[in-house]
Amino acid sequence: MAIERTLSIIKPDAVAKNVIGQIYSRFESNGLKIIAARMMHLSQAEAEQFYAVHRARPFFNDLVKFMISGPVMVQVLEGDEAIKKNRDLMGATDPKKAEKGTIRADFADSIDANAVHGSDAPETAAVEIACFFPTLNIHSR
Ligand code: RTP
Ligand code: MG
Repeated sequence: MAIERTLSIIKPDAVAKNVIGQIYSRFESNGLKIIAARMMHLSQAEAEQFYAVHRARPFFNDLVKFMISGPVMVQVLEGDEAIKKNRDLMGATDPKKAEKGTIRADFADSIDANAVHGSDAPETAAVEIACFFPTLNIHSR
C-alpha cells in the first residue's frame, strides 16, 4: 500500500457534456481524494508542452487542437496506488475498447475525444503535477 499522487485532466469533451461532478464522484467513491484543482483553457504552447512526449506521433497535432478546443478541469488525486487506480477507473485509451463502467466507456466518444487524462507512472505524475500546481497550493489534509 503506497499513498501516491497523480495528475488528472477532465478533457474538453467531458467538460462540455457537463459531467465533471459525475467523474469527481467516481474518484471519491473509489478512495481518490481531490487535493488540488483548477479549471483552465490551455494555450497551444501549454498543450504542446504537456503532451511533448507524443510530439513525433501522427496524432500529435489533432491531440493538441482537441485539448485547446475548450476548458479543461485539472486536478491532483491522492490515494492508495492513485496512479494505477485512476488509470483503471479511466479505462482503455480507445473508449470502444474500454471496459464497461469505466469513465471512458461511459462518457467518451472516440480515441481523440476520450474524456480524461491520467498520469501513467510516478515520474510522469511528478512532472505533470509540477507543471500545473506549485506545491503550496496543494491541501491534502
Ligand atoms: P492520456 O495520456 O490522455 O491519459 O491517454 P493515454 O495515456 O490513455 O494514451 P496516450 O498513449 O498517452 O495518448 C495520449 C492521447 O493521444 C490520443 N491518441 N490518439 N489516434 C491514435 O492512435 C491515438 N493514440 C493516442 C488519445 O486521445 C490519448 O488520450
Ligand atoms: Mg498518456
